[in-house]
Amino acid sequence: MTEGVQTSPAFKPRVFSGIQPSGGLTLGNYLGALKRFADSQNNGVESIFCMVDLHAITNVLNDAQALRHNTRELCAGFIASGVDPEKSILFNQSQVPGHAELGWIFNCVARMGWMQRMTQWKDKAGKNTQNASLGLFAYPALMAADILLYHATHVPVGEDQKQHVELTRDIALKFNHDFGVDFFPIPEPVIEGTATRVMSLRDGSKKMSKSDPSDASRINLTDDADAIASKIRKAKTDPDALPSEAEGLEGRPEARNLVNIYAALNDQTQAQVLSEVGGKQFSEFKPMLAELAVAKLSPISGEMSRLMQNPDEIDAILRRGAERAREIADPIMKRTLDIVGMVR
Ligand code: AQP
Repeated sequence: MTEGVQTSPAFKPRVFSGIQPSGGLTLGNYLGALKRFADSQNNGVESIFCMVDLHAITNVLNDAQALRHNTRELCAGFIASGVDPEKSILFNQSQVPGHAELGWIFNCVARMGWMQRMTQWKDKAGKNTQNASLGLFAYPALMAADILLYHATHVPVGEDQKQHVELTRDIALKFNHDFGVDFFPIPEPVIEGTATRVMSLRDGSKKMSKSDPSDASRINLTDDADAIASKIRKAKTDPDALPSEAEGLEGRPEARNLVNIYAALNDQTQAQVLSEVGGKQFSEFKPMLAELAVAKLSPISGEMSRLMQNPDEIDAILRRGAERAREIADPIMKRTLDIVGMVR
C-alpha cells in the first residue's frame, strides 16, 4: 500500500507499542513483544508502552474484574520482563482520553474498504460478522490513534500486526494529504528477530495466542516449571532428526517453531542453534528446550506474582505513566482538533 514512504526527518524517533490485557500473557507475547521492548530500551529512543484496555473490550465487555486483573498482570509482565517504568512510559490506554478522541477522528479518515481487508478482523469476527462488535471492526483505526497520538515513528510488533501498522501509515498519509499538512509521521513497523511469529505448540500453522481454546497450545508466562516442561514434551513434532541447515526446516513448521523459540530465548540465530543441535532427535532436543525455557521464564513468573501481591503499587506506576503520556499526547491532540476545525 504505502511501501517505500519514509518517515520525515522532522519527527524525532519515538517508539510506541501496545499489548491487550485480554488474558494471560503467552511466550508469543514475550518473545514477539516484551523481550524485544526490554532489549531495546537502552538505545536512547523514548519508548511508550501501553496496556490497550480499550482494545481488550472489543471482544469481551462483561467482566470488569477480569479486565482489572489482566491489566495489572500485564503491567507486572512488562516490568518482570525487564521494561523499566522509569526509562520507558508504561500506562493503560483508558487513562489518556486522546486515544478515544483521535480514534474517532480516524474512524472518519479510514475507509470501509480498508477495514474490511484486515485479516485480524476476518479471523476474529469469523463467519458471524453481524454479531461482532463495531469496536472490533474499528480496532485498527484506534490502533492508528494509539501510535499517532504520540507522533511515534517506530512500532515494534509481531508479524501479525504488520497489516495494522500499514493501515496506520495509510491513515496518516490521508489525513496529511486531505488537510494539506505534514503533521503525522509515517511510522515504520519494526519486525525483527527469530520469534516474530511464535506458533502454537499443537499446530505449527497457527499463531500461539492467548485466546486459543487449547491451553496446551501455548506457554503462559504464569505457567510453573512442570507445566512448561510438560507442554514442551507434548508439543507436536515430526519423526525426523533436526537438520543442521535452515533448508532442512522447509515443510517442517513444528520443528522450525521449536528451533526459533530456542534461538530467541537464548539470544542466538537460527543458524547457530541448528549448527549445535543438527542431527539430534526431538527426544534429546525437547528436554534442552524445556530446561532453557524454565531457566528464562521462571524468574519472570516469580517476579510477576511478587508484583501482583501489591496492586496499589502497579496502579501507581500506571497513573504516573499516564501523566507522562498525557504530557506528550495533549498538545498533539489539541493541534489535531485545530487542523480539523473544531471550535474550542
Ligand atoms: N504468537 C506470537 N508470536 C509473536 N508475537 C506475538 N504477539 C502476539 N502473539 C504473538 C505480539 O504481541 C503483541 C501484543 O499482542 P496482543 O495481545 O495485543 O494481540 P494479539 O496479537 O491478538 O495477541 P494474542 O495473544 O493472539 O491475543 P488474543 O488471543 O487476545 O487475540 C503484538 O506485538 C503481537 O504482534
